[in-house]
Amino acid sequence: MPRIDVEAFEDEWEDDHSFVEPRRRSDALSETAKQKVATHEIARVVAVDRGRIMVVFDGELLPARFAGGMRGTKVVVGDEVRITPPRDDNDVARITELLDRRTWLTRTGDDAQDDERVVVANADQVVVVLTADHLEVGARFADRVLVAASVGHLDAVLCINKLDLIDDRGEFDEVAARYEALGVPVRGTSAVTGEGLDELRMLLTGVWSAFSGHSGVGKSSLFNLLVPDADHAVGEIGRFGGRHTTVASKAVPIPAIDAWLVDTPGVRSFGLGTLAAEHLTRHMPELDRLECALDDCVHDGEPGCALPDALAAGDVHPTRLETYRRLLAALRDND
Ligand SMILES: Nc1nc2c(ncn2[C@@H]2O[C@H](COP(=O)(O)OP(=O)(O)OP(=O)(O)O)[C@@H](O)[C@H]2O)c(=O)[nH]1
Ligand SMILES: [Mg+2]
Ligand SMILES: [Zn+2]
Repeated sequence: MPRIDVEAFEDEWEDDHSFVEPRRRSDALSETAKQKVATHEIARVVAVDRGRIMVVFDGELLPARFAGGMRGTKVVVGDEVRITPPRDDNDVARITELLDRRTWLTRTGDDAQDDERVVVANADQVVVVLTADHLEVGARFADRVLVAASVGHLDAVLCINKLDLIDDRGEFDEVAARYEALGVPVRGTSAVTGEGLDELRMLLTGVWSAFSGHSGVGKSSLFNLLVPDADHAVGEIGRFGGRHTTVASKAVPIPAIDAWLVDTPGVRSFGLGTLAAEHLTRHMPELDRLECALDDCVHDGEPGCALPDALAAGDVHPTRLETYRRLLAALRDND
């Protein structure tokens, strides 16, 4: 991971929209960086906001635009691109190539749509944020993101925030056990009391992570606590309050733990409309490992299906099964 000039980075982000004025930055490249740019080395997209692109290159933050032949290309936070240097002080870096994505987190508006958009590229893991006071709603959301993460080759962790709002931790423990059993680490946090932040931070160490969650679950609040001086706007309207405070994704480094964290706008739903129904089971590990009589069993009453026994043994959780059945029905409708 390249070293980051954090001070320059933080200065740049001080005003959220400073990157609309690229002139100031074009002379900011060091001599070594200029040489590297000249050889088309790889930069990484760290913000895209209404068509404006910021990349980090050799530890420096630069505004960038597509080179002539690249019009129509779309990049998202995390994308790796080759760039050419600004031609003069009034110019910005030009993106000449978008490299293949190693991982991708994609979603559609809902399960019936195929308006696929990439939430983040090349992240190592997604941190699904839900809240302790609406655990079942959050768990259903998480189930969908876990499927998308599996499709896009990302790891996933669950962060159950707003622990300060609950007295009884019984339900929290139950949900945590449900996902830990699937190999998904779960951490409980409170952005108000600071509980659990160190434990969450440990999961972020050394990798690129992206938050995903409903609006108002506290992604930006956690982001601000994890990223020194990030100062992201935090919404004052509560859950599903109609206002999405964070409007664009942004990646910021956390040098102390050699990590990058991507804050994303909250979403109302996480659609999986481009997933083929018959591929769903392979993205739900507890169903994927069932040994049924039929190779292409979808665990829907087929003879020799191992699901009933797995359910009785507690190897498949009823809520996860419900998610699966709903998703299967929705995705079949698309065929
Ligand atoms: N009680 C409590 N409130 C919290 C906690 N974390 C965040 N909040 C509050 O929840 C509200 C929404 O927080 P945000 O951080 O803006 O939520 P977000 O997930 O970034 O929302 P979007 O940007 O809309 O996706 C704010 O009023 C926060 O102060 C927490 O741990 N406990
Ligand atoms: Mg936010
Ligand atoms: Zn089966």
